[in-house]
Amino acid sequence: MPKTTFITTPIYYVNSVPHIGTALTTIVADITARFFRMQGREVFLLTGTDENGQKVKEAADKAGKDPHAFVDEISAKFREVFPGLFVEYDDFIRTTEPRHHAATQAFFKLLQDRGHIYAGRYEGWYDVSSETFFKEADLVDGKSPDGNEVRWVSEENYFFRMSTFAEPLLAHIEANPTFILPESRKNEVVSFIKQGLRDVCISRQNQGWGIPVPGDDRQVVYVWFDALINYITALGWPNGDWESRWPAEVQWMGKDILTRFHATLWPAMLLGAGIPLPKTLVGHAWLLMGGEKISKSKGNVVAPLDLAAELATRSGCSNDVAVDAVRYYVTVNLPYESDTVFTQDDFDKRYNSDLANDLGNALNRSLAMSQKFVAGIVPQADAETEAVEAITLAISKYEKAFETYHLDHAADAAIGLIRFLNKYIDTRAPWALAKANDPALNGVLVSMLLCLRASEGLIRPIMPKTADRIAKQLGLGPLLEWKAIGTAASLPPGTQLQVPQPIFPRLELVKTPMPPKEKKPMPETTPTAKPSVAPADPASVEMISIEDFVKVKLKIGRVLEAEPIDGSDKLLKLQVVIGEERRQIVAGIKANYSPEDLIGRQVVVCVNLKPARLRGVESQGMLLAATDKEGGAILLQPEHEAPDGTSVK
Ligand code: ME8
Repeated sequence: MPKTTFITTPIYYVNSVPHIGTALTTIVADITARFFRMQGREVFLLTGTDENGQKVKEAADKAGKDPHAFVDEISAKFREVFPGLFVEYDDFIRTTEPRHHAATQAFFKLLQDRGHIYAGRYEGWYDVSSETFFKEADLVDGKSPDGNEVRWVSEENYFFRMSTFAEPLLAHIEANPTFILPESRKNEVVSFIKQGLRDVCISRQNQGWGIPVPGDDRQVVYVWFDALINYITALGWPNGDWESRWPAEVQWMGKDILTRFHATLWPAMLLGAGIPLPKTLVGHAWLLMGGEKISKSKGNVVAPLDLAAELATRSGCSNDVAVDAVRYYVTVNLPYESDTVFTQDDFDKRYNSDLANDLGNALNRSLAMSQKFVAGIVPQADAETEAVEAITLAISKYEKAFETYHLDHAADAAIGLIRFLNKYIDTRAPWALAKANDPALNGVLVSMLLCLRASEGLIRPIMPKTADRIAKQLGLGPLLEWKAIGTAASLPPGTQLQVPQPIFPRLELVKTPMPPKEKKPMPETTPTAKPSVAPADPASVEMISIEDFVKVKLKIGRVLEAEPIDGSDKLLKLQVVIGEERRQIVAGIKANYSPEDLIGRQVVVCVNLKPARLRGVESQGMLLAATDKEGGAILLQPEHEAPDGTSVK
């Protein structure tokens, strides 16, 4: 096993600036690196840009720029965007660098010397968009299988004897069940190899762009052959101590470049050179937008830093928290096996539900109650078994998810612990324990704070800046060691907690209109004149005194959970947090609100109405709402966020 854990991303074509799709792979690779670092491993994370292709040269020509200046400019954008997304890479490789030219030529020469390369004539099709050779039989309606334009090529070139590696490759895949992940993708690779691997053309005529074939300047090395070598160029191959980092622990990529390149050509090249194969290749699916893969040529690009900046502006959260929210979104929505769809609406809802609501509430409530009941000082007490077990379970789910790099499941495990914490607070009701002077109070508060501290550790690889902020509010340094998560030592008694500072202000979502109800026929005569507004007539309504009015206690609450009630087409059952207490409220609003629209929303609650049973379900309060023309509810809401539990007068 190499001394250093080596993690790679694909190297990106510089014909297009970074977008949310390329950011996704780089972010998950960075999360992997951060997770392993927390586990105490020495890690080396590599990313970079792929600059020698024909498509890059053509993009430069189209932009009317010198190709060198063009690649410098776009590669610089990647080096600007990735750190902006808190990606901490250890090396950024560019395939136009001299170190890469030297390594590629050495590799070519090595395979030539070992008899794996021969000269021949290539006649077939070439797809510049994916830089792939296709045979006539591969085409679909005259285009590449991905629907790209193809060009006819007839050239004297060099070939790599890939066909001779089919059997050893199948044997390797069989013997190493986690060599290719996910499982479904592995099956695709196996059937691709079983159809028969063809020798690959590995050079093109030299048009003045690319890496010359050693000993034959008329040819340049085929861009995929050179690009794959980047992974070892960066380690100094063939010189120095490259073996202290190779084989790679995990190579991340999208499914588009797994089967034909990383899972066949790349391992065959390594086998030919006598170099060990990487431990794991993960080929995740795509993030789609408008039903299509996000790509510059399709014009549906979302720039990740713009997405973060807009979130910061719209919600009022800080920029670093907004970047963390983007990291969280792509992780929890990681298209591991199947494609997932990006929509702004989904992004906003995730922010509100998981971060503003679940994480924000857990943090605020835990700290506020500790301030109120124990003067903001971590008490000396053991955490309750229930909380310790929830933490242990979350850690083990997270670690298990990492065994197959199912990072969406790891994110679920982290947010699951936060959801547990909110439920735990509701059921253990520290405010009631405090009122009754119950000695269990300190253990409950320690349990809450320990869950928070453990959540900080679990989210740290995904949301490093948010984790720092949570640690700070806990009055502690960052929790950097994986094995410290959940330990009593990670939360020393006597620690002075800070007054809670909201990290994730809620986004006000534009409500998706409910489907229109059946329209009632308009009255025959519609008044055309402005309706006149009559002066108030005190006799027309029954008047009450201010003393009567103040008897009605109204407060701001927040909906935590909402679900329909069996057998009722009008009622929803809500769990509403009102300051430090939680109430179950049954509301007749089902026709106008779906449960998902309500979660996290602030509402005005009458808190001193006698409990009633509706359809057998107890209701401990009433929501205030206006009534529309059809008798439907229009919920009242504070004009902007108010602290939960605030009185309404
Ligand atoms: O293929 N969803 O570079 P590339 C998810 N230079 N991931 C996406 C994505 C999307 N919509 N769009 C892009 C190349 N990606 C070669 C690689 S490696 C030796 C050479 C990610 O700029 C995904 O990881 O086209 C995909 O494989 C990669 O970007 C393709 O980047």
